[in-house]
Amino acid sequence: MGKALDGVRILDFTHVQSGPTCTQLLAWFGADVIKVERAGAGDITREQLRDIPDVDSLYFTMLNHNKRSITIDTKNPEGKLVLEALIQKCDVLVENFAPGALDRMGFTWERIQELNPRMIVASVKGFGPGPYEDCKVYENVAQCAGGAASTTGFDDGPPVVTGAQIGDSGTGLHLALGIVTALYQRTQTGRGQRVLAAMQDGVLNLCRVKLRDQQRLDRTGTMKEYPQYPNGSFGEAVPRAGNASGGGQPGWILKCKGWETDPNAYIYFITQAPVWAKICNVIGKEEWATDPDYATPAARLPHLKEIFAEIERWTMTKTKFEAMQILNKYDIPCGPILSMKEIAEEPSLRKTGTIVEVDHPTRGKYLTVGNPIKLSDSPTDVKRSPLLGEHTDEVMAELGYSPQQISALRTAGAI
Ligand code: CAO
Repeated sequence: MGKALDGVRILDFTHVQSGPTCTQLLAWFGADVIKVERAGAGDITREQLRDIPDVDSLYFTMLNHNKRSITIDTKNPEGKLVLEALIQKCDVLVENFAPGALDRMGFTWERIQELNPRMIVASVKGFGPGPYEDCKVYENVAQCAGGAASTTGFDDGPPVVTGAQIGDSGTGLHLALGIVTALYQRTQTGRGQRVLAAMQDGVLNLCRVKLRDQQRLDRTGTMKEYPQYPNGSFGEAVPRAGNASGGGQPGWILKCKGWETDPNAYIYFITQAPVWAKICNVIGKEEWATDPDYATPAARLPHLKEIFAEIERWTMTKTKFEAMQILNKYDIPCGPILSMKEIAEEPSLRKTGTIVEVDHPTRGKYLTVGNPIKLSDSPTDVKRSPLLGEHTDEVMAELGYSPQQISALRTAGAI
């Protein structure tokens, strides 16, 4: 079976996490992704957080599946010529260097256009145009500048960053969508274009509900589903909401059996209005279903702490999986707090290809997260990440270089 992006060639000039997540997705959809790295060093993540000496780290291998690796010194004049040949052959150049790095290398948008007017140039940057456009940015900086950190955590504590890599992997996803959209537009215009995904913008896009809440707060001075209501106080800005549900259905994280020793013996419990009577039955508080102080969502809001404390008395008598089973029978929305260990061992995730075991020549077997986007006509086959420069000769030959030219360029330090 063919793949959705068969025939699309990506010049992958990305490093660290944000850019590589984007090009990995495109590779999973069938694009030929040629990763350009510096000889001898490569993507810095090859050596970061290593768990086995001299072996590509999991950080690198888990972000660079299904790609080919070619080494080029793009500051060497002869190396530049190889990069030019690649620009002429590829459809998309993806990069996430610090602002200005590509220009300093001599590959401005204008120069790339001269070489290949059909080329799409896609960039991740920390910030869009404005006061911070020249700044280097990593994940947590984006989480802070995009509004996530100020709205995450508990009211009596400092801002908190989340483990979900919304700045890096989240922006990589945004960029991938921009690229396939630009490829689609090119089928009509014949022209390439620039695609920019700024990490601040990507995080803010994912924090859209908090900008909604800012405006609600400005207008009414309160938000009844926040834990600050009714006894706490609101300031000028959207406060940290702890584990309160972001939507209109109140929720909280509750202890389950074993919480004293297992840090993940918890369940997320949503007191969805349509199943309120069932919730009352399950926890043995049948009278709350008709009591005017508890019977309607509006009446319950001032009592949420007390309600969750009562539900928790029930969840603490069950493991999170027992609670899930019982609550699901009654269509009560809830979810266990799963540890990474539990996720890694979950058979259903292996079956769907969401967790994949990959074999690597120097590392051996390891687990990775497969393609989270499943296409029925373009199934994903996860292949191990390339060794540094593993495909240099192969790609150079495709560009028309002879074995003698390749070895001369290698001796000159250009590749
Ligand atoms: N041959 C020769 N030189 C190369 C090369 C190659 N194959 N590949 C990269 N280089 C050079 C670049 O040209 C640049 O040189 P100059 O500084 O002289 O112009 C240099 O390597 C380093 O690039 P960089 O500044 O991007 O790298 P850094 O490690 O200093 O910064 C990062 C890393 C991520 C902070 C920065 O790239 C950045 O802000 N990127 C945009 C935002 C982003 O994607 N952040 C998320 C990263 S994932 O957490």
